Amino acid sequence: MKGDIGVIGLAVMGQNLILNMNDHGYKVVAHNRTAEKVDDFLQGPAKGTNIVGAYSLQELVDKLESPRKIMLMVRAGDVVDSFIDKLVPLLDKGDIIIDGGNTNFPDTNRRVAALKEKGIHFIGSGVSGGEEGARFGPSIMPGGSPEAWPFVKPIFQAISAKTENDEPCCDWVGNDGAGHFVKMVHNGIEYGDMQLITEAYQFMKDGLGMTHDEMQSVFIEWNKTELNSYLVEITSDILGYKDTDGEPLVEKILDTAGQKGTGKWTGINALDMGIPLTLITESVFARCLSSLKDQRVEAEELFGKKESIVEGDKQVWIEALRQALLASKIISYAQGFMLMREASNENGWDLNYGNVALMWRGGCIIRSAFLSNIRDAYDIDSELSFLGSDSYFKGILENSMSAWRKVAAKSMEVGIPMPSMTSALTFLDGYTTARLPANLLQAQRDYFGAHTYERVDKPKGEFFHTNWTGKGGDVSSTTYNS
Ligand code: NBP
Repeated sequence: MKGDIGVIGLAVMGQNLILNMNDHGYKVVAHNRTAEKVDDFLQGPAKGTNIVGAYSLQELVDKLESPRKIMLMVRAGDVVDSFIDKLVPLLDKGDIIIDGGNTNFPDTNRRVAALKEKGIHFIGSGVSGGEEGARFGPSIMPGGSPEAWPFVKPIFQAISAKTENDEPCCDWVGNDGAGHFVKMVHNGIEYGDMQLITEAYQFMKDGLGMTHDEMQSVFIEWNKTELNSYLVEITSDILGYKDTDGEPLVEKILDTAGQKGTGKWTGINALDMGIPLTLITESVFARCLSSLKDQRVEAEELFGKKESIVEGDKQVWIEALRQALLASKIISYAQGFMLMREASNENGWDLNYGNVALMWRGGCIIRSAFLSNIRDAYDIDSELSFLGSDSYFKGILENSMSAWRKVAAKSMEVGIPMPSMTSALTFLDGYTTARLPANLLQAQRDYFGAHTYERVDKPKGEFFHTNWTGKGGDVSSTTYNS
């Protein structure tokens, strides 16, 4: 009997996905560049299963049922192109290559188009959930050649995480690089969620002077509220974790954050598309700032250490902080969905936002109860332009506003950096202001560069230039936005 699917790449994700597929009754053929890893796998974790090995790409191709489905779980970038180039001459028309790595979506756009010309279908799929997700149920976000989906769907939906209603956290996202785009936004939101939690931690630790056990209890309590999520849950575990000397391990970890690029790509795409994705982008910058450790140490010496003590009833502040965190999180998701909406319109992907929320409901790092509410919001209005306008989320934003402002103002007053919580509030203030000061900005642009402006008392699309100084001419610059 031939294999149902081939997987190339036997590192942590590949091995665990293969074992997951095997658990669900699929016969998997496993291949890896370094052949010894095939043996190690077959004699180790795959021993006693139906998984078979292939020591060359030809052997892999020969061992698969038609149309062949070959999934790459390798380092993103050139390695994916190199495997595609080697596979194509061995494949038949209608065969399917799937890239399950963390690929930047323009690469997937390019690969779908190039392989289409050769009659090969290509799927670019986001896979989230890390090692445990891959083994027992990840969130899977596939996009690319729609003709390929019916062949891959049963396998992916079987191995994916399931919601509490047993719905698979995997569905077709859209054409081209739509799957990898949605995975990129997922990772951007993950950056935002993590940053928001760290800001709450710093406020509690430095501002309220709380112990790690006290903070752990707070996160345990928060996890019973609308903030219920995987990241809040692991934060409570981390805060309670003691090193061998009995002290909290978290305080022994160097405060410089790493990043592998997906948050940065999300911010770059937002700038390219003109979407004010402020919270996620601030979260990326917060990681950049954290990595300037030596400079920060010098600067603290130069400016003096801040005494960031927050006076007042601790319990009242903790509840205010919870509300500020929840409201900020709503803004982060609202901005992320704005970005996806713009990308969907620009690329003709016809994204189903409710399905995206459902795919993130389980298996992935940002999984949370909150995503069910997002799904409900898009069920009510599939074209919702701002998540905060949905009645459920609007109610939370309004109820949290006073506490959120207090936390933001206090953080500024005592010098606790909370870039994501404060930028979220500033975004909402801007988004809910019908008249912003961009009129003055337009006047400045016209003053120095004759860039023209539109008038409130004239139809939109009619452009004016004023000779502000009496010394300029009447010639204006061409009006366009880039
Ligand atoms: P890695 O990202 O560490 O990739 C390891 C695989 O890439 C091995 O099979 C390795 O083969 C192969 N590879 C490399 Br590296 N360079 C190669 C080359 N020049 N030619 C051929 N093969 C090469 O594995 P991973 O952490 O399992 O992740 C796989 C993909 O899934 C990545 O795109 C990753 O970004 C993505 N992802 C990872 C996670 C996670 O939590 N780790 C989560 C979600 C998505 P070798 O054994 O011969 O060196």
